[in-house]
Amino acid sequence: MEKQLVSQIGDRDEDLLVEMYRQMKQIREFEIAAGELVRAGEIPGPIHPYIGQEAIAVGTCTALDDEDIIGSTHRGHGHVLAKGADLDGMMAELTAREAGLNRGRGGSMHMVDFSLGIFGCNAIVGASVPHVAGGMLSGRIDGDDRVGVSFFGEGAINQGVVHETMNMAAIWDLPVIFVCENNKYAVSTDVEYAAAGDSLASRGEAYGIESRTITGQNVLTVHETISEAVDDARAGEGPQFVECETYRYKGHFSGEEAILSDRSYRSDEEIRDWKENRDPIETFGEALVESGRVDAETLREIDDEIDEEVSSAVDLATESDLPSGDRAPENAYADQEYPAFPAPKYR
Ligand SMILES: Cc1ncc(C[n+]2csc(CCOP(=O)(O)OP(=O)(O)O)c2C)c(N)n1
Repeated sequence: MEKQLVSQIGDRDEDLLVEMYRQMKQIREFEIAAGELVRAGEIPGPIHPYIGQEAIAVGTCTALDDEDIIGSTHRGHGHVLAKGADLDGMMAELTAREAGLNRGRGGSMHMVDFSLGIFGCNAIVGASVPHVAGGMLSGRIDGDDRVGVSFFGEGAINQGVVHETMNMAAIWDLPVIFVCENNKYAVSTDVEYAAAGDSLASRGEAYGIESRTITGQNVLTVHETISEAVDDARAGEGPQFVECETYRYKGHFSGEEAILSDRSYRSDEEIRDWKENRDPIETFGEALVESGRVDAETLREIDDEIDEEVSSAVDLATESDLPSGDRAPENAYADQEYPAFPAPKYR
């Protein structure tokens, strides 16, 4: 993969290349720190680590305009960070602090920032898929040219609501890009067992949606594929489906290792193979240096900056105020207008 990456790097914009590396690294370090906070008892509830899948969030979100929208999953930290959410606010959201992105009321699985087009993470498998399509229907009615990306796992591909949404998006030509992150396992159920048919992309094809399967471990392949899908969707060619083959290094949720003991559903060899041979950050960093476009020293500086950024976010997340009990009813009812979208951009 590294060789292929070197040729893909070619004469691409250096700022974009560095930004992709920085974002992937930031997501990984954020999640490593979040895992430590869980173990320290600082996070109420579990998290679902995205480690190993970073190239999909970053390759996708770097292909979007700021005004475009995303809908995310229970494994959403990477998507939200890549779309530009505030790292301090996210860490403080995990520890349920008033300084959190959603003032500590949502936590890991419910991070939202409408101002950045982030329609929200969602604990219900497949549930944010129709949210994005609804947003795109509204955008079409308003006459703007935003596109929406719906991230979901291969487990969600069997959800009825995902099929209803693909059908409606297809008949109404909605500019939705369905990004299916196939990390092989829905909790412990192997996709080979759970999904009928020849391929996941054939689910999209069944609705007449242009559908592709790519590696999710190569950030440039993801970026190129999603960029094409975005161009087509924005040009009025209707929804697009992209299956990204990937792997999560960690358990389904932060407590998995503690409860599984030796009844694991996947082998150490399999995990090691993905980590050692297809890691999206390692391979990209090595290819950047090998291509001569970015030197190793620059990457090290980025790593150091991210370490500092993350450790200061952890300090804020552990030292700032918890919401006071008497404010609990706040946000239970809307008392003001919440714009569902940032200001529309008309054609
Ligand atoms: C409607 C619904 N059914 C079941 C669950 C329990 N559940 C949470 S995550 C998950 C697996 C999801 O797998 P996948 O969509 O492949 O995403 P991944 O966890 O692999 O990222 C399940 C079954 C749920 N949250 N919502």
